[in-house]
Amino acid sequence: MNVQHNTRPDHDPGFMFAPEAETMARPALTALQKDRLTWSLNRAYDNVPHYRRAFDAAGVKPGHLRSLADLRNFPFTVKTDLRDNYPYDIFATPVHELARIHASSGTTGKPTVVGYTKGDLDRWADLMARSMAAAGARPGDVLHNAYGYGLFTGGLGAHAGGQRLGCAVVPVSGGGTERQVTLLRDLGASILCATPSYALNIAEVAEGMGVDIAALSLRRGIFGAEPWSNEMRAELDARLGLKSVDVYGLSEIMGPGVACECDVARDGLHGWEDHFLFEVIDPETLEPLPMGEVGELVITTLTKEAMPMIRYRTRDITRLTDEPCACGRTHLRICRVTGRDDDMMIIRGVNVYPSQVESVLVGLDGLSPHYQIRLFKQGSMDAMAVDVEILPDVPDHADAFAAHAQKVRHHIKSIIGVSCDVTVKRPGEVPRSEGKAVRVVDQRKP
Ligand code: DLL
Repeated sequence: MNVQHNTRPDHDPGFMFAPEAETMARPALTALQKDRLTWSLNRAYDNVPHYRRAFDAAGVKPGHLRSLADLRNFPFTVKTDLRDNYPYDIFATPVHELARIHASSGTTGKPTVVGYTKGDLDRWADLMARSMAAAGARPGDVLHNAYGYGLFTGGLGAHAGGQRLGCAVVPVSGGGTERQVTLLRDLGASILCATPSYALNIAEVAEGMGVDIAALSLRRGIFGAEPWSNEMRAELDARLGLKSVDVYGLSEIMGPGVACECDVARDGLHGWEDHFLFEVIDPETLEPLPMGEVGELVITTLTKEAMPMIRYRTRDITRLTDEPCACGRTHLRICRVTGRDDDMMIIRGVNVYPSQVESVLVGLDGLSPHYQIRLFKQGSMDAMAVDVEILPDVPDHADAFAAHAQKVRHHIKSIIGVSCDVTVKRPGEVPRSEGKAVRVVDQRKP
């Protein structure tokens, strides 16, 4: 087959999709945020009964906002506010003015429904294009989009962003992994969009098919939608032969593209401050924390028409930094999201996030990067078990398995500080992901 692959070298390293906005000086950015915040608060108060009630109960009105700091007087919005106003009552736009509706799958009870006007979709495409350009995608790239299409915002969000940037988007969606490998090889994609766990699955399937995926034309991986560690990044970079970049977002705020790393620093995700206001709060006291302190990320939308979100509590744990970035973008950075506060496990008094376990496991000799955590009861206490998987070249021998289990137990105890059970599985026995990986299986309930 005579396919001309896209083997263009990294070009125009300083390229930005929206340079004026991305490099705005702080005073101009603050003034813009203040104007847009006033607009957003008014839109919420005038059009959404939930916000009118909540603002009135807190004794605040949009007109009270004198500076950005006054936002702290406004009430938070939480996920149950969306559920309680199911499906449309949290919208500031009549249904006939909506252009798109997405929803979370909702494992229990009602799904979370989110809506967009035509203008919202347009701004989303712009912000995702901006994110992808920061990640190193360029007009003319072939972009293989393995985020799931459908009610999940990943597929269509990355699709619109890629098109807006000027890429040729291959809308593969998740699943059918052998076919994904064939397409990556034959179509010569330079950009891979997927969850990090699915990207790992693709790498593994390629190896099984005898395809040297690292030798293909992939340059960048734009990975997100779930927590992942720097250890996993190193693994993905090596196995896929690309530079992987972290992208963040959530449906309630927009979808993917709320924040994205630049490929210059790969050290924190630029949060697009001309469209969102970022705060970090102490999840116990609900007080805003100073720049740099770890807490719960709270986001306010500044330009959303259909569904303005005022001080939305994401439950995501991170910290912000306003240190200047080598790429020249002035927007603050959200450090890697280590997990959600509802993912935090308390094992014998120690707080543990699945991503910490991942950091310990990935890269250990003889083990594959696939793992799963099981939570169970030991008396009245929560206990943790970790399933890890041996590499195919390790002898299938009880002594070898026991030695690996002992090594993992020791590392987890010495680095994270908790004791846990470890089960070593054979190659392929830990479930593979086609989207967001299930990292924790809760076996605490009978
Ligand atoms: O996951 C949107 C998205 C799609 C982001 C594709 C990036 C790429 P939801 O399904 O609403 O939206 O889930 C949002 O996923 O609150 C975080 O807990 C988690 N999450 C998203 N991105 C990251 C990331 C999409 N880069 C929830 N790192 C968020 C860690 C992430 N967690």
